Amino acid sequence: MEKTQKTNRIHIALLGRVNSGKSSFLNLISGQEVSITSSIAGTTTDVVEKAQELQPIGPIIWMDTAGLGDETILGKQRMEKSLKALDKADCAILICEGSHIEQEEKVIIDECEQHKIPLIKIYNKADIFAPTQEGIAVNSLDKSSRSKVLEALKAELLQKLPQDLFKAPVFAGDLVKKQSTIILVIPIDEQAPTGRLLPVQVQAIRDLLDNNNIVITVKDTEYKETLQRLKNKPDLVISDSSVIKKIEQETPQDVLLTTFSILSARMKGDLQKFKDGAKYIKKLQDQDKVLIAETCTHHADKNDIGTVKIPRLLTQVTGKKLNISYVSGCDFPKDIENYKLVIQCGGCMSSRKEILTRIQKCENKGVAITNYGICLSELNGVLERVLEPFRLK
Ligand SMILES: Nc1nc2c(ncn2[C@@H]2O[C@H](COP(=O)(O)OP(=O)(O)OP(=O)(O)O)[C@@H](O)[C@H]2O)c(=O)[nH]1
Ligand code: SF4
Ligand SMILES: [Mg+2]
Repeated sequence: MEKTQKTNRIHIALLGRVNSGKSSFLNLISGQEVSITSSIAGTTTDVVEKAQELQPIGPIIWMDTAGLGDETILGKQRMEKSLKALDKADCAILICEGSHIEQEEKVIIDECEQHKIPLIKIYNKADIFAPTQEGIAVNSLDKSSRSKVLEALKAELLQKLPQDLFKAPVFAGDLVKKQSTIILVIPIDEQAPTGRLLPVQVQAIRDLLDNNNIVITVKDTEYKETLQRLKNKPDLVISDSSVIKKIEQETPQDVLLTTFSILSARMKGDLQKFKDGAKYIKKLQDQDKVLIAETCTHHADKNDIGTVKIPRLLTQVTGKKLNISYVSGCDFPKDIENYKLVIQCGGCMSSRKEILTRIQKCENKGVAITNYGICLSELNGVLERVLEPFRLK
């Protein structure tokens, strides 16, 4: 079950008014006491995540949330956090008390529509309230009903979840034929974690091996020598973005070249939209607001990509006095229209949905959005080259 990275799982948010039985429902379908339940309104105060393998759908992350309609001082903040779960969610389940659809339920239905997320209605407490026509009627306290409820839920999920979620994610294996030779360039510098590779690098190796390729992993310092030792040219080179300028100069023109960041931008976002967004870099003017958005909070060192490298290169290449600001974690400004360009991090700790939601928010407000890897390649003048392996407009 732990084989799939958490961020590649299908995220399903459980939402509803306080006390409607969200946590009881999660406990029923997971077959475990994952969330605390009680008759006191506002028992769940934060998002609780639970992983489950749900065949034939696949690996799921259930997100139990705090209920809407909590009258306490923190109630409004909790409601905002619960609705924010929709940024990550591929699907939402509305847990209603019987068939009551009132103000709280309408807010959730409305938010799901705005997020373009499919919604499944569960009419809970069916032992107290009369069953309804539409949706699934459940008594979450009846543990013997688990498999019946799961069957009904899976049928709805299969019907409502976007079909592309069921496709196995391809990282790089589709770019070359089987048994091709691929060189991975991984600098081991002060940014590299001690004694291990980054998840994205491990993912690339595994995906290429799955496709019967010959994978050679080298540091940037040994790359040129490796090319000389090979009898035939490699079919593909995947480099770390931080050394792409040097690697691009050392790679023969007829060899396909890309970066780990570009491959993860494809997995985690929309390569075409990020490419279009990168075109805006050349249009930036003095005082334009640029947002650097990271989806996790990590300790930044003196060569940090988001806070140091990108701003420095951006200022050098554009020659403009830009107004650059940062956000990290789940924060994404509500007033995104005030920015001219958003530069999103690789999102290795985020789900694809989370990044797609950010792209959508920018698109709705006409704001250009790109990502770290694509921005760095553009700033280093190699973007066209590293996007060659993908057939983009
Ligand atoms: N009779 C009946 N009681 C239920 C059912 N589902 C939940 N309850 C009860 O309703 C109360 C609230 O359940 P929770 O699962 O904590 O509800 P919640 O929506 O997670 O509540 P908050 O976290 O406070 O928003 C508890 O006393 C449960 O035992 C059900 O299907 N039938
Ligand atoms: S790419 Fe984004 S999510 Fe991954 S470590 Fe960097 S800041 Fe965090
Ligand atoms: Mg709860």
